[in-house]
Amino acid sequence: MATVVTLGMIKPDAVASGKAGLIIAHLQREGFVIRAARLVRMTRPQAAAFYEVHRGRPFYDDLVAFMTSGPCLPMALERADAVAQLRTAIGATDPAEAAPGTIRKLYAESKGKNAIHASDSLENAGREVGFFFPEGELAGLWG
Ligand code: 3AN
Repeated sequence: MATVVTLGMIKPDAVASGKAGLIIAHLQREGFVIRAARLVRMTRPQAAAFYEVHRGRPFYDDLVAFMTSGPCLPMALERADAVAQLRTAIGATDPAEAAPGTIRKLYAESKGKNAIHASDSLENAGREVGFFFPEGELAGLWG
């Protein structure tokens, strides 16, 4: 499997409750290498643009409000088969349904406040890494 970069983003609930360090340690244990990271409080227009694909869904307004409620910690994460591997590592959207040992099972509160975001396709990974790290090409993020 090719080594690629995907976006993982620790959400405001987990940053606020001091779980960012535990989540980063979990990701590193699973072989992800942090190629870029920043702590950022998104504006409403930024969060609305980031979650544009969900516009019109019933949870969209709550999602944008939550994601702007405090700082997030987006990270460009590299490893073999990174997109699928990160989705497996975070677990199902609803922590009640997440597999044992996954980040959401361990650290998420609810379907909304679910600790971490991960890109769901290679195409979205490129878009989402570029969203937070537009300098990526200069830093050699794309290999
Ligand atoms: P995932 O984050 O697992 O890819 P998506 O892409 O379906 O899940 O949803 C994006 C985000 O929207 C989720 N992380 C979650 O915070 C929120 N969300 C999704 N479905 C619901 C729901 N039914 N109720 C509340 N929030 C939701």
